[in-house]
Amino acid sequence: MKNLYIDSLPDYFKQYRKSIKNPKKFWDKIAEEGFVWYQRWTKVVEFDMEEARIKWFKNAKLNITKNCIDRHLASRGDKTAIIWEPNDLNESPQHISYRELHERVCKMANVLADLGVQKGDRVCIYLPMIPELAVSMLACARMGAVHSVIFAGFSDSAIASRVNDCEAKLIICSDGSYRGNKTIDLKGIVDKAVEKCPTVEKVLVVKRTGSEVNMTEGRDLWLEPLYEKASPDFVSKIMDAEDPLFILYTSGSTGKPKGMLHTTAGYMVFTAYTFKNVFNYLENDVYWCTADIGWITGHSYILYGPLANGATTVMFEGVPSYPEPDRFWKVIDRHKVTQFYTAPTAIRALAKESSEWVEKHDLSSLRVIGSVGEPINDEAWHWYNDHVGKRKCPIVDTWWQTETGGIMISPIPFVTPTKPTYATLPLPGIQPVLMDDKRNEITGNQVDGNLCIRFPWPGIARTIWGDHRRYKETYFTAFPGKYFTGDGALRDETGYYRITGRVDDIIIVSGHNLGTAPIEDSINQHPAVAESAIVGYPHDIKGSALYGFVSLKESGEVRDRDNLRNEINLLISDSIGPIAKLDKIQFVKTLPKTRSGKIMRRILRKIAEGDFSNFGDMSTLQDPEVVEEIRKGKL
Ligand code: 6R9
Repeated sequence: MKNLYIDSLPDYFKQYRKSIKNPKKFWDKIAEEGFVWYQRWTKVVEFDMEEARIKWFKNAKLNITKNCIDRHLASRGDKTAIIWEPNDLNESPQHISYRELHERVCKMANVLADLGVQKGDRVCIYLPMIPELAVSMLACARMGAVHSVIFAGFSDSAIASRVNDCEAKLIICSDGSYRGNKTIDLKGIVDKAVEKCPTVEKVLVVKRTGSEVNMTEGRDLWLEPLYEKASPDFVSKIMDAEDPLFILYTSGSTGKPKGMLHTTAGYMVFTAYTFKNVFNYLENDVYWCTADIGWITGHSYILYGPLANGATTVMFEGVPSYPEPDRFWKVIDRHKVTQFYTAPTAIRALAKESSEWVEKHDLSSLRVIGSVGEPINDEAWHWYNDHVGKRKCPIVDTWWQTETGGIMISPIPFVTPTKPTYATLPLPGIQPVLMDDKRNEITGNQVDGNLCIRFPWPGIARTIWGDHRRYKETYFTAFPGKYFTGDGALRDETGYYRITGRVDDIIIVSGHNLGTAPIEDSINQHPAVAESAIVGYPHDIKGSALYGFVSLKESGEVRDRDNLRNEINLLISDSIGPIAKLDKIQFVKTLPKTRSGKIMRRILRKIAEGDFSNFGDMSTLQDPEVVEEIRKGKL
């Protein structure tokens, strides 16, 4: 199998070198060839890294939905754009063609326009993974409104803080949502949120569960009757390259969430280019990213990237364990999925189950499998490779962030030899650099440091909504002239990158820098261990000592916990050295995670330190009860 766009490792290096030597020429060509524009740009890029001001494709005019929908109508009108897989196996999937998507988006845009939404207005979308979520986002983009999707699992106060920050005048939600065997009362949550949101004029409600909801006269409207009578034509607005496309909130290490602002042309070019190359996309593929559209991964790689390429993208409403732990494998078989993109946390959860769940399904349609969201540990990588990819599908371990808009470091399938736990090499146009704490660039290989990016790329977020100063301070001040990712990375002897985790996850024990990820990796190799998280806590002699929170596999009968503690420390000792041994190991049922599956180390750190006074913002936590349980079990 070849990759059509970059066809060999020497070709990658050739393209890479060219892209770095002349990034303007590189992106100019990509933008020129792959898209439709109302008006060409007068300048490819203009930037000031000190002031954090970045513009791509200056003065170009376009509409992203013309690129994602209209231009495919002539050649692929009947091709499926979206396959919607409902939560319940008994409900039929929907196959939405490009033509039908066009009609749905136009109708929705007309509904929004009738409600008074205008170009530049912010619209918050609080919907489950149903087609109307994709349709609403595209409708906003078509009319020039700025969408801000709020993951439909956030609490009313989390919604209110986001809605108020971007001063949205409309919220689109549904009556309820299905997740596994649960039905969630979304409208009730929105009602509570809106009490705290003075800018909201209207709430547009999509019917999904048919559950009883309260409709406030003059404020709340059902979508259905408005949609039925809306016209199926809507001329897309002519947008400037730098007009805002969407705001997406991401949590900061301190303070309120940051509303990352992405603009139109650069984001479109970057997500389309990276999608095609990283997933080796071919015309008849069926691509599936299991993320929720409420996160950046869903924005870029369920919606915009795939649709800009005229691809068929799967949208899944449910959860991996419902009705049984083989749902993912069933869906791959059912729709003959060719590319599968998921997160390490899901892989680890499914690896905990008997492998018969995977083996009983035909996964032979798969060609490329991907990982995103956190470092993938060695054990999970191998399980994914052996059981899902059957050692035939390259794993693309894609490193990127909400702020980067799209994938930055990743293998190119069939081109870059993969290496477990390594995101490998930067994509063309991306210039990673490692910096030491004294702000010097670390050159050469077999080194590690703070991961920064030297030159802007089209997908970079342009600002934090309403707070450019915070944007500049968070990303452009620590290492002047460069974008600071907040992650640490190492570069191995061949120049491959491995993301070692957030820089604040580094723990210094007796003067030695220890990354939490490699320690967790070695713990996770123990057959009884499901997952682990390491944090530091103050220690008289060592400065910091290591505290491990470890969850065990259900199947793993553990008779002697002290014995298990010793075995874990032996493993660490073997793979890293005695310095990395844990002083304390607490066995827990599950680890506290954010709704996107990231372990909340901040909270574990507090527990390890014995400081239960203030856990800070817990609004992104999946299950707050887990925290209480761990606190009670503290050693
Ligand atoms: C896309 C997304 C960004 C942070 C990022 C890093 C971690 C993401 C990773 C990874 C190691 C990977 N991260 N992908 N770490 N390997 N392949 O997840 O965006 O939610 O903003 O998170 O996630 O720490 O800085 P976001």
